[in-house]
Amino acid sequence: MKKGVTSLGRFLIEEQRRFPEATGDFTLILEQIAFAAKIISREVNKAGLINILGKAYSVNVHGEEQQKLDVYANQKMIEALDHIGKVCAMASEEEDDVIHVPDRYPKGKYVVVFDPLDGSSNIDVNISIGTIFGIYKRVSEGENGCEKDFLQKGRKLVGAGYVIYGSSTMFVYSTGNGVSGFTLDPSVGEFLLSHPNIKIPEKGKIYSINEANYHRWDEKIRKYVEYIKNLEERQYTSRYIGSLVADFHRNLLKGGVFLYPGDSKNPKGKLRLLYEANPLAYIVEQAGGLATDGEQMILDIQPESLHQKTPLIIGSKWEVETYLKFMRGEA
Ligand code: AHM
Ligand code: MG
Repeated sequence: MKKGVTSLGRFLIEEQRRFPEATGDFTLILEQIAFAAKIISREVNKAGLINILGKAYSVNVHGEEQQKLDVYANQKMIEALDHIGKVCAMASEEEDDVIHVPDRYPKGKYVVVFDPLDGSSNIDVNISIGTIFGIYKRVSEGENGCEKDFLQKGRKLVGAGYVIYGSSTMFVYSTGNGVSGFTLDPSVGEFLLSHPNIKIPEKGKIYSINEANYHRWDEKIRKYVEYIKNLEERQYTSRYIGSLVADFHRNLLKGGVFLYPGDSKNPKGKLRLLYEANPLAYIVEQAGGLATDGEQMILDIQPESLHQKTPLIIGSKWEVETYLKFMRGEA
């Protein structure tokens, strides 16, 4: 019998049933993130109207003036997760320190990291932006969670994903059993399964890098990019939005490589290990791709601080392996 549409809620319940020992804690966390994503999506979609409709439009239902969208998204993520009793602490690109669950709420065994609105410089020009998240089990003693819980290698992630606010809003996640993508149907307010079992092509045709930094790159990086451009067997095309989730999502579906390497100005690049690199590295590996900083796999990096940056080379297996060969001087 042909199955009808599968909502994210149904998909999560069916996934949970496959693990008899599952408590549903995890499912609830993902549902809450999807809930926050819908609210953020609604605000993102009306961002352009605020200028023409004026202040009245920028006052929310409580009569408060609208905040910047990234601050708003940060708050919505925290509010979606702080009261459910499944999370003990959070860490966000928008906050300097660990965010603790208020004392009035019960604490759970998970911690969540997120970049609530990545690529936010693109909001004003109506370009796709995203939310990135990762979930770990608490490893510290006690129930409140602390920095130690966030300084776990990406390999320890128990789930990760992202939301892209693009021509449609999509929710893409993995809990270690492949990658699934859902598209928001705004008419019913539900994410519906649209991209089951996403696999990144083993080789692609797209490379994505901010080439304005060319003169700051190491010679090896320049050589790699020149090599990719001049490959005879396959003609590459360059695509760079400057919005990580959007650049990553396109390359995940079509195949290719995204690079934000270190350079002479920013030796560790620009992207954050905890909030950006690790969750996307987890997704790409689940989809059959790879992610490296040029020396080791992103997921094997031992984090030392909450906001540390890392070079990020992520995408199809062939392109990332070839990059590593260039870095090792083997190509
Ligand atoms: P943000 O976290 O301040 O939004 O910055 C991160 C963004 C990424 O989405 C994107 O990949 C990168 O910055 C683009 O940087 P650049 O403009 O240097 O190419
Ligand atoms: Mg960011």
